[in-house]
Amino acid sequence: MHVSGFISIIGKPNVGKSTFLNHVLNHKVAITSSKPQTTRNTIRGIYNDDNSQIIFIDTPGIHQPKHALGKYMTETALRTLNAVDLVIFMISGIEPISAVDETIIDHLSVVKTPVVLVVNKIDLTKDIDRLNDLIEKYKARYPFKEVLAISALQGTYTKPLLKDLKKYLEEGPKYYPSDQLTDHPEKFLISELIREKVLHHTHEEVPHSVMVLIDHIDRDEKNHDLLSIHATVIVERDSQKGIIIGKGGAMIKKIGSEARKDILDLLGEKIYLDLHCKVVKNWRNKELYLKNFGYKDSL
Ligand SMILES: Nc1nc2c(ncn2[C@@H]2O[C@H](COP(=O)(O)OP(=O)(O)OP(=O)(O)O)[C@@H](O)[C@H]2O)c(=O)[nH]1
Ligand SMILES: [Mg+2]
Repeated sequence: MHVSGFISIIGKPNVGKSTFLNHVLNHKVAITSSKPQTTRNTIRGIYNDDNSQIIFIDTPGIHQPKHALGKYMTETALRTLNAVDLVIFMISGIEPISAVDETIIDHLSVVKTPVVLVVNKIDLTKDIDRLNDLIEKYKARYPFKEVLAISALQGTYTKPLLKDLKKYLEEGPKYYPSDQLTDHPEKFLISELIREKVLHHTHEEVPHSVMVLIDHIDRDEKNHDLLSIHATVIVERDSQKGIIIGKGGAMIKKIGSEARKDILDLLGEKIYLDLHCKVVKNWRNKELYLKNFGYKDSL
C-alpha cells in the first residue's frame, strides 16, 4: 500500500523546524540560522520512499508580530493547521513553556487535525527528569496523539519518528514527481541562500530587516558555462546598508562568496554572483512591497 499526505511543522521561532525538514529530505530546501524568524514563507519539502510520499510544510516561527511582515508570517503558519493531515508541534527541549507556546496550543485546540508533539534539541540536555517535567506540562494542556523526542541536528530518533508519522496518513497517490524536492523555484532558493549568509553575519535588527531580490539570471555572453546571477540585498535604513557593505566592501564580498558556494552546490554549475545593496525604508510595513517580495497569502 502507498500512503501519502501533508504534515505541517509549526512552533516558535528557532526550535529547529527547518533543520528537521532538511535532515529528513537530506537536502537543504530551507535556510536555517541561530536568529529567530529565519523562515518567512511556507516551504514544502517532499519526502519519498518505496511506500510513501509525505509533503512536509515548514512554516515561519509563530511569534508576537511587530510588523506587517511578522503578521503575515504568523498567520501563514496558523493557516496550515486546517489544511493538513497531521500537525507536528515542535518545541525545544531546553526551553520552558512560554506564552507563545500557550497561544499555539489555543489554536491547536480549535482545529480537528491530529497533533504530535516533537521535542527537539535533546542533544543539548542530559537532564531527563527536567525533560519529562516539560513534556508533562505540555501534555496537561493538550491531548497530543504522541510525544517524540529528537535531535534534528544530529539526526537522533528521526528515523523512528518518520516511521511513526506514516501511521497518520491514508492510502493515496504521489502528489509530486519523485524527483521534486520542494515547491519553490530555484530563484527562491538562490535568494534564500543569500539571505542566510546575511543572517549568519549580522545582528540585532539587521537580519530581520533584510530581503533579497534576484534581479536577473543570465548566461555569460562570452563564457556560456558561466551563469550570471544579479541580486539586490534590500534593507530598511542607510545605517544597515553600511553594515551590509562593510569596510571597503568587505562584508558584501564575504556574503557573496559564501552564498556563491552554496548556490554552486544547488545548481551544480559555475556561477558569477553580482550583489548590490539598496534601502527601501520601512518595507516590512508596506503591503505593496510584501506582496512584491512574495510574502503574501499562500499555503
Ligand atoms: N543543538 C541543536 N541545535 C539545533 C537542533 N535543531 C536545530 N538546531 C539549531 O537551532 C537553530 C535554529 O534552527 P532552525 O531550523 O533555523 O529553526 P526554525 O524553527 O526553523 O526557526 P524559524 O525559521 O526562525 O522559525 C539553528 O542554529 C540550528 O542549527 C538540534 O537538534 N540540536
Ligand atoms: Mg525555519
